[in-house]
Amino acid sequence: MRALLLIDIQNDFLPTGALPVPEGDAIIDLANRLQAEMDLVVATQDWHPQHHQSFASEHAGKSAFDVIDLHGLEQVLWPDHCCQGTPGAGFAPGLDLNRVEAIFRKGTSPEIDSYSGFFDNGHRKSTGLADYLRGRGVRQVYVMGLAADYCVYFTAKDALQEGFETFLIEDATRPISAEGFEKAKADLLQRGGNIIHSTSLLG
Ligand code: VGL
Ligand code: ZN
Repeated sequence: MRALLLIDIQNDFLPTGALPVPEGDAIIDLANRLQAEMDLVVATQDWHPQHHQSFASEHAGKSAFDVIDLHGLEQVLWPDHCCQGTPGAGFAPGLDLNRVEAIFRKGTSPEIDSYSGFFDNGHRKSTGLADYLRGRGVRQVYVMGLAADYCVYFTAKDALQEGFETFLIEDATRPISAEGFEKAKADLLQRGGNIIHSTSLLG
């Protein structure tokens, strides 16, 4: 069983959003077409409370993209984004959600960020995604979405650690930093992950 994970394809990560990922909108068509090649489709949704501690606005004197220590973890400070119930947290227009069987929300604890769809950044709390996928008989996990160097990367890394055969679809994602994405891909390869192009699935 192969599952497609649609990671954080949300308005705030599109070029007009609060935390824009360059060309983030360019992956929506692929997200729709790749679903037909999979046995199961699952989405994640970044879903922060209004005063999330990953927001630069919560830290006096700090700016977006500064890095701080947050309860012992290195934390990039972000512009306010994906606040629960706001239009920015909604899925991108044009993204086909009909085949999405479950949506896993993350980043809901105010004191800790959560890039991966499986765990928070401290690996303290599970979202239940790994058990859900195993319960559905999934062995292969295909990861795509936004942003390549953060939530897509950390989700793929945890998928590998959870024992799934893991494929990052590199043309179906876009990074915040191109350099960060190159490092992420090298790390995933080293951990036994696969980096593929959508043409190997779509023919
Ligand atoms: C993300 C930064 C902060 C992502 C989410 O979806 O990649 N990045 N929150
Ligand atoms: Zn976030």
